[in-house]
Amino acid sequence: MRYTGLIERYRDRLPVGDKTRLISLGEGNTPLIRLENIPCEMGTQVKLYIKYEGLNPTGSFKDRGMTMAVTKAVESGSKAIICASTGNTSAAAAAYAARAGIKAFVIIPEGKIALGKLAQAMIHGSTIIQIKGNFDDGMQLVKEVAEFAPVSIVNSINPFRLQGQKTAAFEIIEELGHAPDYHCLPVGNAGNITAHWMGYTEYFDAGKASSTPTMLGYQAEGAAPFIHGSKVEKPETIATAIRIGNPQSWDKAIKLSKDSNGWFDCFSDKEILATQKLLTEKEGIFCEPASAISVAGALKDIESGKIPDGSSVVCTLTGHGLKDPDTAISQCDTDAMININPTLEEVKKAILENM
Ligand code: AN7
Repeated sequence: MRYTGLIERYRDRLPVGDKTRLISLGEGNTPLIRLENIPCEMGTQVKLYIKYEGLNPTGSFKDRGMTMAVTKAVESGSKAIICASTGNTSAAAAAYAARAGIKAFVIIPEGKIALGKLAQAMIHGSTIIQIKGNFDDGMQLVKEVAEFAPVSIVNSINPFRLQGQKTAAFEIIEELGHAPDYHCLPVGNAGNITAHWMGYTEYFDAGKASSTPTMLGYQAEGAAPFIHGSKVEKPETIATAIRIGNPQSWDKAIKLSKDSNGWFDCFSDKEILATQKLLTEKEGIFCEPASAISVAGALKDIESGKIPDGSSVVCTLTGHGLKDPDTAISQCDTDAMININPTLEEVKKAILENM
């Protein structure tokens, strides 16, 4: 049967009726890829999987939440949606609004959005409101303006977002046949880690899994409120997706971390980029910088033994590498590119000298 998106697939576990018009772009059903080369080189028996959420229609996990949020907004008669965003939410909001035939307003921090995400918000025809401020400022404005303007908020404070995103946990359990021992995620607003925990506990309660994973949340050093135990006023990181200092799902994330015996940790920009490159070069998987932090965390905790050998571990790669081409190229040695005349002689030489 043709796959028509996660609402259709998990209809009985999502708050939609038989007559609800589904706004879908075929999101979900993303690959669960077992890493081979990195664990082999580390000499670990940990079964390490990647949930490649960058393969969603707009290139990030946000599509799982946005299909639900926009479906419900349309169902309630809304003609416009609004979000604050570090980039991926705006891309998803713009695309799903286009699909639904409604308006999208996106508030983004000027100059701090990766190029691919900006392109998406623009090309889908959303109204882009750039602020001289960060995501947290934008989120505050969204909450305030929604009280006055006829717009539905589609940030993860919209409960339908997390309902959609919880389906990633369902897919993982179905694919593995069980819940993993550990699930590693990058954490910004902590909506996604909350949604995953909802999904895992829902399947556990329904008897579809005999355990729930330990939830591990990783942040960028310059934007690590869960490490400091308080808001960060001026978050800064090259992983602009998680340049967030005031997480909207704070209480839920603290609680699930305790309930699952999990922990939080943080990584420097240098470590984040090194892990992004490691994944591209050793496994052929290209994710955006923020996403690589889940693998940075897993590898550190496997190495230290905090994650015991033999465990099964899933890392969510939240966004595709093509979202942020500038950061990718800036990590590479452009001098290593070979410029030649289009002759057999020169191309032969280029190959033989670089074998
Ligand atoms: C690639 O787009 O908040 O902890 O406005 O784009 O659920 O916030 C993005 C977040 C991780 C963090 N990885 O997820 C936005 C936005 C990527 C992201 C996160 C984001 P949450």
